[in-house]
Amino acid sequence: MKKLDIALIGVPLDYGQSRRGVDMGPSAIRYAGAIKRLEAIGHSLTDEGDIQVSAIERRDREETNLKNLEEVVQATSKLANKVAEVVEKGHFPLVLGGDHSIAIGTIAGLTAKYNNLGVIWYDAHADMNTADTSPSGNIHGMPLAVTMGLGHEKLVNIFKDGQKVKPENIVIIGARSVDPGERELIKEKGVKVYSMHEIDRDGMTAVMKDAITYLQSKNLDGVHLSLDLDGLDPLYTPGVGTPVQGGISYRESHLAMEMLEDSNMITSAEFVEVNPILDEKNKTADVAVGLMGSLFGEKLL
Ligand code: EXY
Ligand code: MN
Ligand code: MN
Ligand code: MN
Repeated sequence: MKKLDIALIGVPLDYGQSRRGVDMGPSAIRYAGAIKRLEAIGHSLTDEGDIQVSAIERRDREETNLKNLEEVVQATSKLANKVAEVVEKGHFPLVLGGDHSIAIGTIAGLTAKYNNLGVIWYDAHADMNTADTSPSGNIHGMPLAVTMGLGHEKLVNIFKDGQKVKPENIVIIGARSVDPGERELIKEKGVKVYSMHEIDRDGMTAVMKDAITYLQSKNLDGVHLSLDLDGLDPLYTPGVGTPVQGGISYRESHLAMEMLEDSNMITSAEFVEVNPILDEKNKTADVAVGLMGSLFGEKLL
């Protein structure tokens, strides 16, 4: 991997779900040594600090089943501007969550600059619910739908019109907890999904080769990796808000990152859902930083 100018952006947001603590994800990942790890590989790091997340005000709120909608809109709009600014400067945006609703801001910022963006969604979940299909009203279960222009207009409007992610430019890797409404949307939109079934049956090497070849056929000008630490099995990443048994292993995840690094296709990344309160020491943040090492060119030999 060529040496990059990486810009670290923290997003201490936990309003997209109901378990406190994931707002401390950015500090946990910094504390796990993200900057030193990537500098040791030869990249240059600029820490852009954290996006200001406003406190929840008990004001009259539009009647929706989307929890903390206003606060999520505010934080993700600020993030979108910051990401677009970083890309403008020719830096590589590395965004630290915070719950997965932050991806609405990250990807809105990216599509302001990239005309045909690909997205790799590494996750136990599809995160493709809308207000009508969500079982929880948690916006961290909706970001991938929003990036395709589906969902509450206040969320969808964070994307400049027309700059949506095309469904055929998305691959989901690691899915094993997908709601009925999401299943319908996946079929209807033709989103490519490599569930744990495909990973078990074919192996991570074949899945990643297929996913990379699939995206390379789409004439993309950038590919974003949105890595939810709950994509790994909770044995390796217990510090997440919605753990699901039977996930991707530690080594399969490093192999996936090493193959993405080899492909030279990744132009931005975010690591989300690290919740230090639910963690065993700082294990989940440590795994996140290790995966960053493999994604950015750390070699075993
Ligand atoms: N599908 C469930 C919901 O929409 O509430 C659970 C979503 C979990 C989302 C985490 C971030 O990946
Ligand atoms: Mn520079
Ligand atoms: Mn997620
Ligand atoms: Mn998830």
